[in-house]
Amino acid sequence: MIKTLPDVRVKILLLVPPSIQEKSISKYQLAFLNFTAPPLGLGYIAAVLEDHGFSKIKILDSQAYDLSPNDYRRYLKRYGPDFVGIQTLTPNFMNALHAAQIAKEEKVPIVALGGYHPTAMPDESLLLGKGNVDLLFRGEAEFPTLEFVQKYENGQDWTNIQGISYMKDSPQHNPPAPLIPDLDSLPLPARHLLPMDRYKIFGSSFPATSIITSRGCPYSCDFCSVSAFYGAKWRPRSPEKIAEETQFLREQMNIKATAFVDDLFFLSNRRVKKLSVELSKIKDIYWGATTRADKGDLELLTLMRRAGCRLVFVGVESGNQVILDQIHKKTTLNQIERYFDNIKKSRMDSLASVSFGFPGETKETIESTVNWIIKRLDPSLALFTLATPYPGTEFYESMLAQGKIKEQDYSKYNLFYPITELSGLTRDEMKTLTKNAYKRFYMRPKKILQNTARELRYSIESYGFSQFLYNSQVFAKGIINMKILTSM
Ligand code: B12
Ligand code: SF4
Repeated sequence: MIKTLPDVRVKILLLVPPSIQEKSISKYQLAFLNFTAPPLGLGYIAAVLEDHGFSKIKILDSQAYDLSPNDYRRYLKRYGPDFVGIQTLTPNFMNALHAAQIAKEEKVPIVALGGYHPTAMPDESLLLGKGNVDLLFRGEAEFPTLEFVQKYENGQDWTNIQGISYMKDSPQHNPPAPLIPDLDSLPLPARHLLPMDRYKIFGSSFPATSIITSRGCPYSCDFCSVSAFYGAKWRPRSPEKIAEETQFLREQMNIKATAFVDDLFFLSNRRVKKLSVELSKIKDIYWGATTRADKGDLELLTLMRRAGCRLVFVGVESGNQVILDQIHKKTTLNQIERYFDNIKKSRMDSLASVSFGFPGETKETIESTVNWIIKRLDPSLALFTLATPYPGTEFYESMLAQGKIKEQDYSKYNLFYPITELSGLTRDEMKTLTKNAYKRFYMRPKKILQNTARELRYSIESYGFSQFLYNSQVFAKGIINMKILTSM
């Protein structure tokens, strides 16, 4: 509910920065999986600001609009914001710094960064952004941003806000801001400020969106940025609130497909069960969720299917138990096999997400993982990426300490470029083996037939006949994009 305060002056722009590269490999990957999701973090920040009376807020998702830096400059000239807040992941860090520079050239008074990269690397972010970045927000930032904007507007000192870092003579880091104790108390993300018709989930021909149902994760997989960012405490939203959001999206925004992209959607079976019951009351909604292989039995998976779940995205990581143990994934090959059997029995599609290149990986372990995926797990889709040491993770710290990080250009930290050099496996070999994995998995007559049959089944069951032609085109485009990916 927007409070009716007198119109306030601060003009706010929340930004997904434009890319300074001509094309990035992650773009190919996104095109292949046809997955583009809204920047929900910016949506939550905007919603909290709106709730507190700030009405001059825009979100510019340069990726969704495929904007160039010059397009963004023109946008700044037209809108003339007082505050630009830039979403900064590791692979778009240089884009974010460039966007900050353009903002300063266009005389924006305050420019801030927020998100995963500045949280993990606050000194570097401030030093490289010197003169262009006034402050950065570390971690969850709805309320620190609100406090900043309020103080800035009232001309008050903002340098004591918790969770921020800023430059004096050297970088200054305030203590972390407290985590939001009850996520149900947050307003829904301000999707009305986003180009909702531009987001696609696995090629769905309908308007689609992502939803976050919890934050944080009690596991501590070595490679994962999430637990380092949000902490080990898992904070769920209630099934009722999630169902309310889904219903709102279905009724008000004509959304038919949603993806639950939590750090850990699936911790409590009871919650997922209750959520499935709630979601099954909503007509004509299809969803997918990310999960670990040790969560949910056949009964629960079947219930999810009945409630509209069609795709389960499983973090498999490796088909080698020694590697799984080493990265502290805390799953076993047996659990993973049983899980994929159960997904199949429950008649849902599965996506196995695999990362090559953790310590201990060799040509043989990669090949045996691919064999195991194809012959034993037999998922509907597979995503093969390269283990990437994101700053702030255990994996990064240990690779750094061993001198194994061979690439400093953050734009290459996109999961498809080899960043580390392992003993016994060159970076070129890792690239080739990944391409081969895609070819082996997708270029099988059985897989092509299966995927086509799935499209037909979905068309009939979920979309209606009229969508079949469209879906086939999307699928064909996927195959073409995959060819581009494997030819890089
Ligand atoms: C959905 C998603 C996407 C979507 C949409 C991304 C987007 N624009 O937000 C798509 C598919 C496009 C995407 C792409 C990629 N993603 Co992604 N993605 C996610 C995912 C699963 C959910 C994001 C989300 O909605 N979070 C929920 C909201 C509420 O949280 P939030 O975004 O973090 O925002 C909060 C804070 O971060 C902060 N904040 C964030 N931005 C800003 C900006 C300002 C100004 C302020 C003040 C605060 C602030 O405040 C917000 C509210 O508290 C996360 C994992 C996760 N669970 O977070 C990975 C994640 C963010 N992605 C990641 C990666 C690596 C990628 C890709 C490289 C993958 C690839 N090769 O395709 C690309 C890179 C895209 C790019 N150009 O940089 C990593 C980032 C790691 C890192 N250190 O940077 C994550 C953490 C996954 C992981 N476990 O490693 N991704
Ligand atoms: S990979 Fe999944 S289970 Fe592991 S720490 Fe990250 S969010 Fe948690």
